[in-house]
Amino acid sequence: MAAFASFHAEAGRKVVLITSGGTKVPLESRTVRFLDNFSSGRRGASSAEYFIDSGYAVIFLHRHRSLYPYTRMFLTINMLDALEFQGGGAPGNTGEVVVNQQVLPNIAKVLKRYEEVKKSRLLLPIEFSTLSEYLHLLKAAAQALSKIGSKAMFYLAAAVSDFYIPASEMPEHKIQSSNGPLQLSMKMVPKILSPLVKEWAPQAFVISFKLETDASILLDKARRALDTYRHQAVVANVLDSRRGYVVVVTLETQAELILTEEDVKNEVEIEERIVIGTDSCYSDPKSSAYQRHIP
Ligand code: 9Z3
Repeated sequence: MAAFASFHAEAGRKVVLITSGGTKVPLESRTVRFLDNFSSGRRGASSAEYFIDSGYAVIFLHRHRSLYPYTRMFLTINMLDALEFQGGGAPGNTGEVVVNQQVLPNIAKVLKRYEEVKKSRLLLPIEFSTLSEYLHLLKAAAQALSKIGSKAMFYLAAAVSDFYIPASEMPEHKIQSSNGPLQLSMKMVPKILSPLVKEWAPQAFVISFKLETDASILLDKARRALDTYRHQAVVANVLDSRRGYVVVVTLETQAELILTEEDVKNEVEIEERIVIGTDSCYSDPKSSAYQRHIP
């Protein structure tokens, strides 16, 4: 991560660390069961593409098997339905495999872009599964990125568990149902934003995400996070409407980003708006991107 960051910073590029997907919290050390959450990783994966389009190099710290930039569009398609076997009648002739572009719409365009990104080494994927892997990797990433100072951005879109069972309190073996109903006692996960902003990467531009299911407490919670951690922005969203509506909150401003029906018809994604606004806010703090106040 440090080599990736300095390579791109020396080439004059900004580097964004995107976290994406949910975290797994094991209940046993030889894990049979774990607690998980809903996050698909779509926010992180699509944002990664828009950041690359805006000239950033991206460290993509993502949950194993969550959505991935570029391939995310084809995840619901059975690969074998998209391929056609041709020829191969003669012995020793293995035939040819041809892509059916009707089954994979846009595949040529997406593949071309993916190859360009790979060639320019603009995307560094790093995987985690459990909460503790996430926490360790985020700290390592922050320390690696601190070397490029204000050229680094953090975009913390992963849905990270607030609760966990410490290793010292976890049973080694599978919890037995013969012991009756299960009662769990979980500890609070330390708030990682605090050391990230204050110690690990104090010059970086940090955007966190705040998720609620009750819209009436969302903005309060977002403001409170900004007051507590003093970072640059919080993207606030509600579970059910997260694909079409977010509020970007900074210390001085609050801006609603909304997709209209027309946008949805044109397949506009809200992440494009979040990334464009975030980038102009970062590149030019006086920019008007998030200056629209909500009455
Ligand atoms: C988010 O709020 C993301 O926008 C979503 C994206 C996880 C809702 P998907 O992955 O969904 O596209 O399906 N991420 C942060 C959620 C979070 O846990 N934030 C913490 C909190 O709200 C603060 S860091 O307390």
